Amino acid sequence: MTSPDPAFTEPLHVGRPNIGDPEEFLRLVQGALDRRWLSNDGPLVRELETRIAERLGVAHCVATTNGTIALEIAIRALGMTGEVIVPSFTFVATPHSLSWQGITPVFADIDPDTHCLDPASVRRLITPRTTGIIGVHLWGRPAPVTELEEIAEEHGLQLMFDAAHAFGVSLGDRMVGSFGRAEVLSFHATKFFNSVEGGAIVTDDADIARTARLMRNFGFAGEDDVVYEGTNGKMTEVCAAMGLANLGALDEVVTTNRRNYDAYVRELHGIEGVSVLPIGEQGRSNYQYVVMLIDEACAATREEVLAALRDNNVLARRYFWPGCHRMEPYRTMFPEAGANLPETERVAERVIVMPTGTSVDEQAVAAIARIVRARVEAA
Ligand code: T4K
Repeated sequence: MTSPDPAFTEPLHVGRPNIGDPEEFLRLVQGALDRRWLSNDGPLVRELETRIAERLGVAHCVATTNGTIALEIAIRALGMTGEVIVPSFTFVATPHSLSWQGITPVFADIDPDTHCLDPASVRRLITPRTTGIIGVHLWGRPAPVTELEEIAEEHGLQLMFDAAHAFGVSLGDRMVGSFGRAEVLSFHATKFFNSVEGGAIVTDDADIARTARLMRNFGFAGEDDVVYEGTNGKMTEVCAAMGLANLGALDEVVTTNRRNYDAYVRELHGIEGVSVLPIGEQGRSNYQYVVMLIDEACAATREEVLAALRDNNVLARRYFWPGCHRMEPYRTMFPEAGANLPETERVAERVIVMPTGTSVDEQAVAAIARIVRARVEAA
């Protein structure tokens, strides 16, 4: 099905950065240059932390170099060791942030309706070595917070959340950010809100925030007083400038994402076996991921639809195929893990994540949907 004339002359990427106010960014960077203060807890980082904490209604925000190092620091600050239960259906940074520090990730299955952890699967995997659970708010849909809190309480486990997809999302009236003992955000360029590279640990727990702050800066409590085994997880002033410049435009980005999401739902409607994962009724969404599902009733396979999109310069992605348990080192460590993960394996075969954000408009969505429809009808 190679098309000689792609529908789009320029590639349409998933994860194209949203750039809020380039002039404000340059102004803030000029200020940092004038001050000659470029990193190490600078004024722009502090301002970004304050504004994020306010926005999420959470007591503490510790900005970091990226979301992965924020996960690593939070995991250490919570004292997780031994085994920690995580979903396999997530970006590989989630389990890597455990195994990178000698902790065994144990993969639990997901609820096929939400793509987030299935609490029953979590319960089955608890052993005497289990010290914690990391829920992932996948695609910005909140993980089953209440059930996971109950399990953690019952078994004396630490609970935190990978909220890399869930900045600006709420569960009822409560913003994601204050669930569990800590939550971790990613502000990577591909996220709907970005600081180029960046992330944060957010928490209401003052001790965790203090420890995370120390760990982020090599463990320095004073000029020459090291009180922890720390790392370098500091955010730079240039990244904080990007974050601040993007924060002002965030509501517009959500509006655009929502418009695109609605357009995908509308334009893909009626194609047999093709649907868009519903946003859910849980509260506010950031509409950052449009997840198209190709199920068994579809005449074309997921790979055929993906190939047709790519032939037309639509660089959609099959996140998070094939599941972390099928990536190294986990597939060698746990060759039988798939047997416990039937829903993960099924969902991973069905998903295509579609381009959205401020570089995509409704006309583009309509053209993308025509490609999908034509490929399915040709099958
Ligand atoms: N937990 C979860 C659940 C996550 O999803 C992530 C990150 C993390 C933790 C870790 O947070 P960070 O440490 O990254 O802050 C991308 C992102 O790099 C990654 O941040 C993100 N999740 C993941 C879902 O997507 P890749 O391997 O897909 O990146 P790549 O290079 O293939 O780029 C993705 C798309 O974005 C491509 O279509 C190209 C486009 N792109 C990318 C960049 C950087 C642009 O158009 N412009 C750009 O500047 O991981």
